[in-house]
Amino acid sequence: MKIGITCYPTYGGSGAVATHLGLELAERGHEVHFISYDQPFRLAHFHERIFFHEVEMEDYPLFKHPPYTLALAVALHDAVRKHELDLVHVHYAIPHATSAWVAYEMLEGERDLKIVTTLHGTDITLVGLHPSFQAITQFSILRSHGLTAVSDFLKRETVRDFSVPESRIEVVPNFVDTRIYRPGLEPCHRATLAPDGEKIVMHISNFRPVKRVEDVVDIFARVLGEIPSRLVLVGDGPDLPRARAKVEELGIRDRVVFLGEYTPVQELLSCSDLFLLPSGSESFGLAALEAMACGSPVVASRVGGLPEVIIDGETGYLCEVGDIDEMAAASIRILSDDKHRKELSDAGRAFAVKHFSSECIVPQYEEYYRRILGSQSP
Ligand code: GMT
Repeated sequence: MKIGITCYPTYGGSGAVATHLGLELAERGHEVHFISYDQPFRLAHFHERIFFHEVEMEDYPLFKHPPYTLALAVALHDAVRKHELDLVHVHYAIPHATSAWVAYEMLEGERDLKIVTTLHGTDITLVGLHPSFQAITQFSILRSHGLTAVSDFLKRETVRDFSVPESRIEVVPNFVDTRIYRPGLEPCHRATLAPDGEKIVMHISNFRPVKRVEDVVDIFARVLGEIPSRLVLVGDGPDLPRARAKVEELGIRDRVVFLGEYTPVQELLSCSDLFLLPSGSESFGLAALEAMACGSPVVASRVGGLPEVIIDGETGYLCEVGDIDEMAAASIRILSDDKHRKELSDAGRAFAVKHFSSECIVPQYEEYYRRILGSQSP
């Protein structure tokens, strides 16, 4: 198949999943064209059968907000025509599903293009619900030939809030390349991150308010009271200054490592003893899956799609959103008992391999594409 993929190229789960999917599809012999305003952050190397098309934007003094949606539609239309694409798969509905629909209309039947939209999270649960986006999001996703959601939770939310018939949405969970994301990667950075042999507690995110990064610091401070440990914070975003301020306020600056944006996160996760994800909302929680694949137990919120990824008491612990005490207690339980930590770690790795590896999920996308390519327009 010849497949176009559009995603946000910046740090974030939807871009990461879209990029890994493109890489896997190319490995399986498909031709993959990424169409976005920048090269996706996890597409670092040259790969056979992978192409990147940058969306060109003309700046003009009249534009307070340059119309990227239109420029993307034109880039998609061009790529489809020039490279004879069969299908365009857009990740995150806003504005990608709308641009894809415009590109489709511009073809005026010249090609029988199919559009698949994958719903990732806040495109449905937050941004998409805003009155300025709700109607266009609903319109555009209903115009896509195929619709997937990354969890049962997100499917339910979409059916409820966007009146999309249940039968129109296929749940295809996120996945991880368990050959790359695995425990015990060499060289091990443990001695650098925790030079005195402390336990390593980790959090990786885009530091947006939904991630509740101050909770991460609060939980860690309680852990530190009981267990010699270090907190490794990876990523950047609007709430990074709040995390820094919290670290200062609690006087634990020498126990916290801020690494900023770092792409090969598997190198870090494979030496993590505990991963914290106390988010206020999470449709899936790709970072938690990546941590589990690398053998790190996870303490997270019991919210959204996280219970589909983390099995409470088996691969980590789930606690109520904002319950710092419960999350700290669960963390201490894990870090103070190496045997229990190892059981959780092994179970998490096994669960990730069994249910969320590329081998399980990528064929589901291929099968879905084939189904959509053989279907009539909605
Ligand atoms: O929806 C977002 O907030 C952005 C998106 C992203 O691009 O990182 O995150 C969502 O998609 C990820 C990949 O499918 C999921 O793992 C995240 O749980 C989801 N974020 C939220 O639901 C807050």
